[in-house]
Amino acid sequence: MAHPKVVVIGAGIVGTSLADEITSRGWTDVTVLDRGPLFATGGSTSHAPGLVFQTNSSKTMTEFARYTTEKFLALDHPEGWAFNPVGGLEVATTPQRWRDLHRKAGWAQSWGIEGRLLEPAECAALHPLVDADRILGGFHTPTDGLAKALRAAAAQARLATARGARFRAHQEVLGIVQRGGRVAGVETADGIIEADIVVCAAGFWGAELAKRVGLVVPLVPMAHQYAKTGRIAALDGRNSALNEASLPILRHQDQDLYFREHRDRIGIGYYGHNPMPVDLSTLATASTEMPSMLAFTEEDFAPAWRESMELLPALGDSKVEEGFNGIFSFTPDGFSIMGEHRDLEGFWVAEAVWVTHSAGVAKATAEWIIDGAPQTDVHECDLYRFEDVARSDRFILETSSQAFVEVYDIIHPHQYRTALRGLRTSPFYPQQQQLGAYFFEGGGWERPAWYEANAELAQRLRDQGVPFPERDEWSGNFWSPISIAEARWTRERVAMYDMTPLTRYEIAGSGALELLQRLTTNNLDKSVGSVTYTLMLDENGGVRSDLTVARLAPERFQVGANGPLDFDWFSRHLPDDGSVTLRDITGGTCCIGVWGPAARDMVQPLCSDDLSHQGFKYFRALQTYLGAIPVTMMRVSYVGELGWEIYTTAEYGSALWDLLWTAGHAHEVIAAGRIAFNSLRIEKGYRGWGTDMTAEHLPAAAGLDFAVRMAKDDFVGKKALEQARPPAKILRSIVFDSPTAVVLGKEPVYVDGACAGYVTSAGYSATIGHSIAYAWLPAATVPGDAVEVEYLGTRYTAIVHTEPVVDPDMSRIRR
Ligand code: FAD
Ligand code: THG
Repeated sequence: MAHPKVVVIGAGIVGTSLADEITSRGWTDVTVLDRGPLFATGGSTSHAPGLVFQTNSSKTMTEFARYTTEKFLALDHPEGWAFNPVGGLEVATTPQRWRDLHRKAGWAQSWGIEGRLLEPAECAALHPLVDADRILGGFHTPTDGLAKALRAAAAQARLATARGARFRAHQEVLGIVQRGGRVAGVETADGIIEADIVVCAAGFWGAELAKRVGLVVPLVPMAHQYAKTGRIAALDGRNSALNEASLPILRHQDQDLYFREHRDRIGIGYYGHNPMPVDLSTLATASTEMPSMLAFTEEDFAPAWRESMELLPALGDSKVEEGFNGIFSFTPDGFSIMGEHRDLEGFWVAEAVWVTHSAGVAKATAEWIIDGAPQTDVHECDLYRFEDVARSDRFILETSSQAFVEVYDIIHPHQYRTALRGLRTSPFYPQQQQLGAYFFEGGGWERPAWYEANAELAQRLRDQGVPFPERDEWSGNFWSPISIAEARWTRERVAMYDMTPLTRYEIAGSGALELLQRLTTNNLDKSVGSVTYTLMLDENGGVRSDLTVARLAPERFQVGANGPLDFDWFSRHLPDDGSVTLRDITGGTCCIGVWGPAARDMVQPLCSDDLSHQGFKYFRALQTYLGAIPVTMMRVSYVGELGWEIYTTAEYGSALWDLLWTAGHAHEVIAAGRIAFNSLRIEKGYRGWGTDMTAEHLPAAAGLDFAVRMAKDDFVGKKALEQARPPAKILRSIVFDSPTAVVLGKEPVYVDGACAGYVTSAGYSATIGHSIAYAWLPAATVPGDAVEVEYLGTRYTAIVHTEPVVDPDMSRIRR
């Protein structure tokens, strides 16, 4: 059988790597087109200094980087190395950075990158140009190094060519040819080149190109300064023309700087200047020029040079000899952009990719195209991860500019952007503000993290002897002890949670049930009024999402989902015959979770329907009225308490809040925020998709087998589950021994002294008075096992706990 014809747009590091990855999987009819010459095309790759620091807060990006280094190390090029593993050194000149390097060392452990924290003298021994007196310490990773991007591109292209791929220079793609909702080829000045699959790997030009097929690729071409010094006496004779460099690549993030050797010169990269977004229409178009290289703006570099001499005094006898402002892509969240156009089958993008991650992104994209799903979890990079609000030019520009400014900043996991806030608010926003809500941002939504109004309650509980352990400075950021009071009060009395930002869809029509049955693992063919917890899997059996599905009418379902990627997945699987409609009803509706032992006493008087345990059973839905307000109630609780999610349309939202608030007065109801919510769901054993489990995990490994009905007719992922081997790692609940231990997520976990896994999410359990967390651990670990978790260099002991930690017999919920 003939394989599909593939056209790749762009012969930069991404396009060449893609050609190699695709052809190595047997699809050999690949044509790579570039507007420039090969392989110094004039794109970003042409002059990338090629520093590869692998360790990143994202496991996915770190894995992409590791794959890239391993692949490049094995490439052959007549002129020499494509990867030189000189190692990576990041130094700290402030206590905050030194602390952050401990956090980074933790990520390296968690994701399996070798690395060690070093004293200043050890740093200077590794990199003698560094002034040891200027630094507090460093983090060294021996497998980091330099990529020779153009050699890596050429070498991968050669491998692909040997399998049949074609590379064509000076072939600008002028348009994309479509036929019946499918891509059919690309248009160049020489005519049309037919294709079944087109992958846009056009670097910072990609957004413009994708726009022509109605696709928003949220990236901003941004200039970034790179300069080279003259000869440095201290490097004299150190490197040959062949090896070019032998000292570790160096990062001085406190001053937005990075360094590498160019034989006896030092190259300096700088992110400290103001963001310089680039208007593509101003760039050189002649193919003899380097469109991605702009003139060096010396004045912007002045602070960089000063700070470079501070850290590396040996630079003092030299000067900046050459420099340029080079262009590459920035995105709103710093992640790459991968995936297939939803409305133009066969049109793929692999955009905003650093050299560092290039081969990893190419591998995952090739798997995705050929096998239907990548082996690596790519949800952080998915083209469709953005909410509608994040697709506007304004949003893309502002957030990508902030991403540039923050590229080397220390970012707290709960630090949210300050620009463009307040875009999405629930109808209860004024009430929340009045209660002193501190807002986190998520998907454009303002979400209360805690309410200052509960400070009094916290004091009351403190006076009663409830412990409120102190937090260290780092974990105490974007946090309040009030959250402990809110969590505790939810278990003791009753609380109202704003669940509006929880994405929800209406799936309706004669084909709705069949679609849901095919896309999810649990049986949904139940009575009207049923609510079902179910999973969506990909072709590999990996968990794409977990959902609640309420059957509100025979042919109408309300789906509680995890975000835009679920909408995307449903959209792609809608039948062509119009028998199913899919509607995002999130913004048009709102939801209050009323949970706690007093929930029924509080809500029943507002309702003429029977809300008793028998009258309105667990995991059932009811369309009724509270007072005069039409509501849909679901007896579901992510926090694991008696109560309901109460939905209404947006216009009733404010009145619903006030009604419940007034009714709750006698029951001492409080409003409670995300931090309490999160800790309660961890106690109760409920997973958070995207953090605790992703498409990388099979249901069994994630402890979600109970939601899979293998006896059901075929569903996406079923075949893979049938063939699955027992998992090597499983998601476990751990409880810390010390009542004051705190972790935030992604920390390495040690079993018998060796790193054996990592924390996913964590919270302080107000119920048991200890921090608790989920962690991926070897399948052999069992409840009762002792583990250690390293947080910023401190090891805390913890015990693997049976699940759930709170209310294992469900007596709190089912009553
Ligand atoms: P490109 O290399 O730009 O390739 C895209 C190709 O598409 C180009 O060749 C272009 O000619 C072609 N093209 C565009 N439009 C069309 C069209 N319509 N038809 C045909 N062809 C088209 N990354 C690191 O990992 N480490 C670093 O140390 C590093 N330092 C950097 C320093 C500087 C100064 C700069 C500018 C970037 C740096 N980067 C670094 C980033 C890195 O260079 C880029 O992210 C990476 O090279 C992008 O690769 P690409 O293949 O996506 O894009
Ligand atoms: N509410 C609604 N939809 C949602 C969530 C929600 N969709 C996305 C996400 N949250 C899904 N996560 C969960 C996780 C656990 C439960 C509900 C949603 C839950 N599980 C019970 C259990 O595991 O014991 C019940 C399982 C069962 O009976 O099958 O309640 O918060 N609307």
